[in-house]
Amino acid sequence: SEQLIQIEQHGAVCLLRLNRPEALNALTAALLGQLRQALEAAAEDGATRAVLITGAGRAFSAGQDLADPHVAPSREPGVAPKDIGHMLDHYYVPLALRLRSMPVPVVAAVNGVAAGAGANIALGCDLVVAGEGASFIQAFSKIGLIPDCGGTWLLPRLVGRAKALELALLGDKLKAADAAALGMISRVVPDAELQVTAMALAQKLAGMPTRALAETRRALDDALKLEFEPALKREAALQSQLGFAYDFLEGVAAFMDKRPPEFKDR
Ligand code: T3D
Repeated sequence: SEQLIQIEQHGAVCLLRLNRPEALNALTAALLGQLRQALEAAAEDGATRAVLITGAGRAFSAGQDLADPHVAPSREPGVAPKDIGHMLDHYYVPLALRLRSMPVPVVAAVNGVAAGAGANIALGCDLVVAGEGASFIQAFSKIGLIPDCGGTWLLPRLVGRAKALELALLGDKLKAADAAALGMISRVVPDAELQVTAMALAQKLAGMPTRALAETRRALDDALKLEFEPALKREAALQSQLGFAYDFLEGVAAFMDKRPPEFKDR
């Protein structure tokens, strides 16, 4: 079947490239299924220590494919509307959850426009690097929908309620530099340097203590739900576990021996 996600292994980095460039990598059920499968495989592959997601062609992703028969409303009179909630339940919800619970860090290299669910897939990654020509559009309001694929949760946490509402209500295009200025993404680099920079970042993460990185994401996400004291106790519980792990022993030993560490836990 058609390769809607190109998978390339670069050492310990698994590169996933959304691959429907003729439709700006608009998300069909088939593409979303392959993306989730690829993430599942990367999560299970002990040799993969970071994932990098990018788009083929001039866009990252134009979001849900609006021509997909799973979603596209019929223009015929009298035809009952479809329940597009099924698309969320079966594709976007599991995908967003999978991204957020990967045992390895996930980097997004946003190479062009990221609209709708395409934007929120990028924003759901751990580090988001964008090319100067990239942009983010919460396109949902323009077609009568609300931000999905985690948008309502992610946006206010990334940029605060006021800016989140501005982006979500107006659905205007936000340039990469403005997204970085808002703290919505990590960095912006010249377009020609995007893939190399993002891969270098993913490789750097892949050489770090993977398990501690995954627990860091978890601790931060948990802390958002907690008061200060329970958050401190959660840190203590997670830290206690990491204290028994190989990577802590190795990290301290390497520091003392003034040599590069070789981390193994995942
Ligand atoms: O439950 C559910 O499933 C609902 C879930 C919703 C999640 C969502 O993601 S909703 C939001 C969906 N996305 C959009 O509304 C964005 C629609 N696209 C655009 O606004 C523009 O295409 C862009 C701003 C992304 C890019 O503009 P531009 O001028 O660079 O390119 P273009 O000419 O508009 O698009 C190029 C082609 O891609 C074009 O096809 P053609 O004319 O060359 O044959 C265009 O139709 C196609 N395309 C772009 N976006 C989509 C798409 N085809 C299907 N679905 C798309 N989302």
